[in-house]
Order: sequence, then C-alpha cells, then structure tokens
Amino acid sequence: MYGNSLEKVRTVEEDPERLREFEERIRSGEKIEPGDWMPAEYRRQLIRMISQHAHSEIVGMLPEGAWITRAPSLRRKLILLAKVQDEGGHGQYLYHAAETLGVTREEMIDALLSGKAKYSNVFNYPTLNYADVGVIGYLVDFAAILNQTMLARCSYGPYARAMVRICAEENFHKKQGQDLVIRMARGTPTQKAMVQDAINRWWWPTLMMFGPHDSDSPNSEVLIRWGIKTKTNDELRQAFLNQIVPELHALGLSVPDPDLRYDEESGNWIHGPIDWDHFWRVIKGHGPCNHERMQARRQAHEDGRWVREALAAYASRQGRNDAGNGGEGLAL
Ligand code: BYC
Repeated sequence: MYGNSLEKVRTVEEDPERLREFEERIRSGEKIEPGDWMPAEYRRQLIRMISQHAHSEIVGMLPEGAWITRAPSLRRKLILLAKVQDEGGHGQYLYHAAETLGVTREEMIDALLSGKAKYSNVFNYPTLNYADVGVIGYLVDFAAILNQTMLARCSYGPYARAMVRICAEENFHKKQGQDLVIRMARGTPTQKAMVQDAINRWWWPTLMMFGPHDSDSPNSEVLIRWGIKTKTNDELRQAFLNQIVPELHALGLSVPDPDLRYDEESGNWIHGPIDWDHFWRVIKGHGPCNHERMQARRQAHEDGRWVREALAAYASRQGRNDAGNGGEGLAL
C-alpha cells in the first residue's frame, strides 16, 4: 500500500538475535520507539493499522458533521462542533504517529483517496436524523473506546501515547451520545421511536466495527504476538455487548437481534449471526455511502490544494533566504 517507504525498510535484513531481543523487550513491557530496531513486518502492520485508524477519524467526521448546521439547540450544536473537531485532531495525531514509521502524509492520503486504504466500515452509512448523532456517540464511540483503551497499552510508544489522549476525548464523546440517547428514550413517544430506529440501524455496523471473528482475522496473530493488539476482536466485541445490552434494556430500548440471549454459565450476552458478506462488501467500497464519503474527502483535498501550494512556496522561499543568510536568522 505504501510501496516506496516500505521498500526501504524491507532491505534491512531480519537478524534472529535482534528479533529475539525485540520480542524480549515487548515481553518485559518496554515500549518500542521510532529509532529502535523493529522487524519490517512490525513496521508494516503498524503503518497499515495506524493510517487506517487516522483515515477512520477523518472520514468519521462526515456522518455527524452533516448535522452541525441542523442541530436542535445551541447547546447541542456546541457539543457536536467540539466533537467533530476532536475527531479531526485525532486524525492528525495518528497521521503523525504513522509518519514516525517512515511513511509520508502524502502516501497515506493518496492510499485513502485512491481507495487502496481501508477505513472503518461504520462510517459508510447515512445519518438520517439527530437521533443518529446520539447513537453514534453512545454505541460507535463506546466501541471505539474499548478498542482504543486496548491500543493505549500497545507496544509502539507513539501509537500508545496518542491513544491515551484520544481515549480521554472519546470518553466525552460517548457521554454526550449517552446523554442524548437517555433524553430521547425518556422523551415523547416520537423521540423514543426515533432513537430506537437509530439503534436498529447502527447496531450491526457497530458490532462489525470490532473486525471479523478471531478465526477469520488474518492479522490478529502477529499483532498479538508483538503486543500491538492486546485483546482480540471477539474479546472486545463481547466486552461491548456485556456492557451495552443491559444499559439499553434499562432505558426501555431493544437491540435488533432476535437471537440475542444471556448465557448464565459464562455471564455473557450472546449475539446472533453477523452478516459478514455485507461487512466485506462495505469495506471493499460497496456500502451505502462509500462513494459519497470518498467524494467528500476528494473535494476537501482539492479545496485545500492552494494551502499546500502556498506552504510549499513559502518553505522554498524561506530555504533560499536562509541559504542567503548563511542559514542563520529569520528572513522577513
Ligand atoms: N472496518 O485481520 P483483521 C472513531 C479489515 S474511529 C474496516 O481482524 P486487524 C470515530 C482489516 O483492516 C476509530 N476494515 O484486522 C471517529 C483487514 O484488512 P487489511 C476506528 C476492517 O487490523 C469519528 C481485514 O479487515 N478505530 O472512533 O487485526 C466518529 C481483516 O481484519 C474493519 C480503529 O481504526 C473495520 N471495522 O483488526 C466517531 C482502531 N475490521 O487491512 C468515532 C484501529 C477489520 O489487512 N484498528 N477490517 O486489508 C484496529 O484496532 C484493528 O485494525 C481492527 C481490525 C480491530 C479494526
């Protein structure tokens, strides 16, 4: 996906002794930092995951961002503005974290815009009304927090540190969503029906967000071995179900799964079959809003062209002036 940068790292020979030391550092809980030796596959997996995570944050601004101009009150508008802005910030931290591994911002953006890079399945669905804002905050952000709390303990220092900050902000995102869902659930029958409808539409995409079942997850084994993931897709999905199902039931809301049941023995809520064919279609670009999301990102990239060109022109002038000054001082 990020050919040029990765070619460079693949030329470094894998040395069994170095690999043993590297794995020992991970076992003892040390963080791996950008200048440290790391296997090429560790670097490749991190670039894949962190850049896809960054893309998810940026594309994830779109479904809720569409409601900023139609928020039902000033308070809700301020909350939503802050949330969507936070997601943009998360994308920036994550692109920076990926850059420490040798990939460039341009390569990552090209991979997104050309459709080579993935981003979270969950952002390929429409937001039909304001209840969707509450349900995204409550369900999607909660799912993201569980996943990201696990990643905050990952072995790569820059990713782990970015996650600590992101999780603190995501907690606010979940709270605002939960607050809106609670209010609507306790509101008029129409409001309650709206929020139930939104849960029905977002439920399955949110369960899919954790990724395929462990038996069908090709990346998990190496990610767990090297401490990038510290929990599996199914473990996180189970933690989500066990917490969210009783909370929704307590609000008089239901989950659109006729096979959902509580297993007394394990203490787990068990979900019915997930439509994985649908999931694979969505992440390969054929979901309800993939085209619209990519169009919006391409347009935003095009609209920002003049800023990038102005910055490049300024930097090259600055470079010439610095050279003229013997590299010292600021040219005015
Ligand atoms: N969506 O081997 P697997 C947010 C792909 S945004 C799309 O299990 P892995 C927010 C996977 O990439 C936060 N693709 O993969 C923002 C792989 O394909 P490739 C989003 C998915 O990496 C705005 C293939 O399926 N969070 O919070 O071990 C508003 C096989 O899967 C998905 C992150 O990005 C998916 N859901 O595990 C509100 C977290 N799942 O790449 C909220 C960071 C799987 O081999 N990422 N695929 O071609 C992760 O933790 C892991 O990458 C995943 C998947 C758990 C998602």
